[in-house]
Amino acid sequence: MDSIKDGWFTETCTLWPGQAMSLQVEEVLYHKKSNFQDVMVFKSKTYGNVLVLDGVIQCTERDEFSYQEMIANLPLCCHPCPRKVLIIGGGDGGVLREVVKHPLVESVVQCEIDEDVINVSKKYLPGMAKGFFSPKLTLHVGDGFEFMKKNQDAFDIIITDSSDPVGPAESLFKESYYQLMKTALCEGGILCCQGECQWLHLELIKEMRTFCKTLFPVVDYAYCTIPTYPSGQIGFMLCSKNPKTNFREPIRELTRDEIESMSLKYYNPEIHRASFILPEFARKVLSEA
Ligand code: SPD
Repeated sequence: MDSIKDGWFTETCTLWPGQAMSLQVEEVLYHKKSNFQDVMVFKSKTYGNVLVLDGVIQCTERDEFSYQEMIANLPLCCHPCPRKVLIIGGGDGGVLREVVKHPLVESVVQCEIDEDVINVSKKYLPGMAKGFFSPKLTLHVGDGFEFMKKNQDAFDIIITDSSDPVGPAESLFKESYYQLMKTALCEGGILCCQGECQWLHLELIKEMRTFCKTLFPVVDYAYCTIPTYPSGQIGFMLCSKNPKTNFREPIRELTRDEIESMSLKYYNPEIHRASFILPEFARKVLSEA
């Protein structure tokens, strides 16, 4: 196993040249090639079980909540009535776990192409995969593009929880994909997608923001911190078909009691607002988009 040496897993990728993240390994629990990618789960020394796809960390039991709570609640708390939700990707189930907690969500369709990831997560990441047992869920194993072509004007919220734009997920960062999401959204619908890292991919984010603005009246970019993603943070591209949407001000302000009962550990209304405040180097570049 190339990525594990002397008891340490090291994540390298052409998308973050010259840097790497290492985690100490206690035991490899699963490692096989699926029809789509290399799938590995290992038990780490200090971050719990870790899901790795094609050599890149997708989630660890210790810090996954920040990304999953944010990508779910940023759009959900900005829509007046988020009844029908579509999740593309997200095979570990963590985003689904967060979406089904939302009191106004009535139904969720999840479209994940790789069934092996779902099965592996049910076995080794049960805290994330518990969303798969929700009665609100209809699970569709297949290609998100094909699914959306057949389901237009159908969802209040679309969340794309993808891996990085190399290999199978590359097309999910392109204009044609955003165009397709636009047609799958109902009037006033909102989307939120994995938006990479401002320390590493600012030009890609700028390019995406530029084409998003040609498609949607409201576009914004937020981020969260997460130790095991490259450079310790990851962003979210948010677009709304409703010109009145202000992503920076949640329509539904979760109370302390709701935060407690939803067992949220990262998301709250204050972090929602703060997540749109970018450091000057990123603000400047993205304001030109
Ligand atoms: N650099 C890795 C980005 C992965 C984002 N998706 C993770 C899936 C977690 N549900």
